[in-house]
Order: sequence, then C-alpha cells, then structure tokens
Amino acid sequence: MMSPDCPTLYWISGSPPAWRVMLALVIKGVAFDARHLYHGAGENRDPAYLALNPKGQVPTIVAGDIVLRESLAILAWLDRAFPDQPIWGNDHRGAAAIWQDVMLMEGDLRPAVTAAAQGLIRGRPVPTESVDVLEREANHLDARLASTAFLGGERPMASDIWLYPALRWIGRGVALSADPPKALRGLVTARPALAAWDARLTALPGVASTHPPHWEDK
Ligand SMILES: N[C@@H](CCC(=O)N[C@@H](CS)C(=O)NCC(=O)O)C(=O)O
Repeated sequence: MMSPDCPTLYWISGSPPAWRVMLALVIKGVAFDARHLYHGAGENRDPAYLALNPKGQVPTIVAGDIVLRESLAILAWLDRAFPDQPIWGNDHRGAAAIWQDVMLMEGDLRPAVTAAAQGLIRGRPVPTESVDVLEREANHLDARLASTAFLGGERPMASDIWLYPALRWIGRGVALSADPPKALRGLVTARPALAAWDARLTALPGVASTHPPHWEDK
C-alpha cells in the first residue's frame, strides 16, 4: 500500500494534543504541511474548519480523502499509513506495552496535568491532589527512565510523545506563575532520569521546532 502524500496538520500553538501529532510526524520523519490556526482570532471556529472538525478543536489531519480528529486516533493512523520509524512498538509485545502506558497516562495523568497547567496559567490554586498525583507519577517515570533511553525503548514511542508536551505544558505554567507549588517547580528538573529523557527528546532532529511559538514571546 502506498503512503498518502504530505498530510496537512491543523494546530494551535500550545495545544498538547496537536503538539503530540506534530511530534509524531517529526519523529517518524513524515513531511507535512502545518496550518497554524490562531485561537485568539477564532480561526478554529471558521466554517471551513468546522466542516473538518465540528468541535472546532485541534488537531485535525487531512490526507487526500482522509480527515481525522482525536490525537490518539491520528497517532494510530500515522503508524499504519507511514510504517517507517514505528511509534506503537516493533511487535505485539511492544504495541501492548505502549498502549498500556498511553491509556494509563490518559486516565491517571491527564486530569492532574490539565488541572495543574490550567491552574498555574490562569493564576488559580492547583489542587493538592493533582500535585500529589504528578509527584507520584514523576517518581515512577524517573525510576523507569533510569534504565531506558525512552519509555518505549531505544527510540521514542507514542508514550514518550504523549508525555513530552504534557510535562512541558506544566513547565510553561510554572514559568508564568508568580508562586508555583515547590513540587511542580522541580517536577522534571529535580529528577535526573526524567530531566535527561526530556533533554534527549529535545535534542532529536526537528523536535525543538515543534515547541509552541507563542511561548517564546512569554
Ligand atoms: N481529545 C482531543 C482533545 C482536543 C482538544 O481538547 N483540543 C483543544 C486544545 S488542547 C482545542 O482545540 N481547543 C480549542 C477550542 O475548543 O476552542 C484530542 O486528543 O485530540
């Protein structure tokens, strides 16, 4: 089966689900056309975009007659459409382990990540239980990453791709907050294996270019 030509990715700067898809494209080495929608200007509510994504959300990916929403569905599709550099494992065991990680992250980590990042960015208190979950999960991840380059093995997989924007979003919130909880300030930097993983991923070709451009402006 031939791979579809050059997909178009619709994204909003700073959206973790859209960032995930962009990271996957870069890590897999798939050429793509990036269409940046300006949330402040309501570009994601434009009727032409709502025809692709009725919720007005990002990401959306278009490749020929394929129109896909939902970041995890897009990551799954990408691996079938572009099989080189797989992000869902090299075999059935790898696929199962990566899906398990991603689903645990969606279930356990995502609510805490969202509460923390949004609280910090909006100047609201971060619930203690969210800070506790993040500390506990960061400790687990740090322990795991002490013996492996990436969560998925020698190369980044979908679990790494899920985690990177999530932790960077919290880091963005910490940078903007006047008084972030101490536990969140060092969430990555105080954990050597997690910090090394973040640096390793950032150093991969193209990864730094996926960082949200508006974060540069403060
Ligand atoms: N479950 C969806 C979540 C997508 C989502 O929540 N996108 C948000 C940005 S993080 C969005 O597009 N918000 C724009 C809006 O609703 O106006 C996915 O994983 O793709």
